[in-house]
Amino acid sequence: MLILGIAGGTGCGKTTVVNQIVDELPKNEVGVISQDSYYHDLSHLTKEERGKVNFDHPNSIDFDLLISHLEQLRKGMPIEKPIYSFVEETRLAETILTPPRKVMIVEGILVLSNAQLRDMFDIKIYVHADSDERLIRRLQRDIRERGHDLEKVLTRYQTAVKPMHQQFIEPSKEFADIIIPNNHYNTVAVDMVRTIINDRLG
Ligand code: UZR
Ligand code: MG
Repeated sequence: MLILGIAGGTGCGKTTVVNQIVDELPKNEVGVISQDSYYHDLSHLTKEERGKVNFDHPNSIDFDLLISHLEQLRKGMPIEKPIYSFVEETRLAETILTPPRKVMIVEGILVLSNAQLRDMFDIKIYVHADSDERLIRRLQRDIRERGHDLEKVLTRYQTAVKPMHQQFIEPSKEFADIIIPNNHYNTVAVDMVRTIINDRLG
């Protein structure tokens, strides 16, 4: 099994890069695990209390579960992947049965910030985009898809997203093997990653 870790700030284009990599590989050989699925279960809190949680701090992520799931997949066993609702801001009761694949991609803002998780990656990638580009994309997505309003997105950005980015995400760039610039459509870097994957898969 080949495990790729893909990090980068909110709105940097991680999902796009993941899709570009996945699209070129046979469907049954690649699986994607998103850090977002592993937010701690907050169903014991009220919706108002959940609104106060800092979802950009590493402590909001159940890294222990994510790491044990990766270990399970590496042993060839399927996992019960949690499902997180961004609208409800909590984990749902259902899970998704996720089988091991030859290539597993782990993506999320903080996946290179955790040493134990980072050590499990064969290839470490950081997607870079300027912070103004990221804020624009974040605004568009949260308003369109996550049911937030402008005020809420901007307040969160200033109080949690930006400071946590500076404290935990940006510094994790130094652990990357490859940094993909994503201020514009980028095919060369993704082609390189695909070549490395195909090479390692033999
Ligand atoms: P990406 N996030 C939410 O917006 N709502 C939640 O319920 C849980 C997380 C955000 C999180 C982080 N921070 O910035 C972002 N907040 O999802 C990470 N607030 O996801 O990498 O796709 O931007
Ligand atoms: Mg994402």
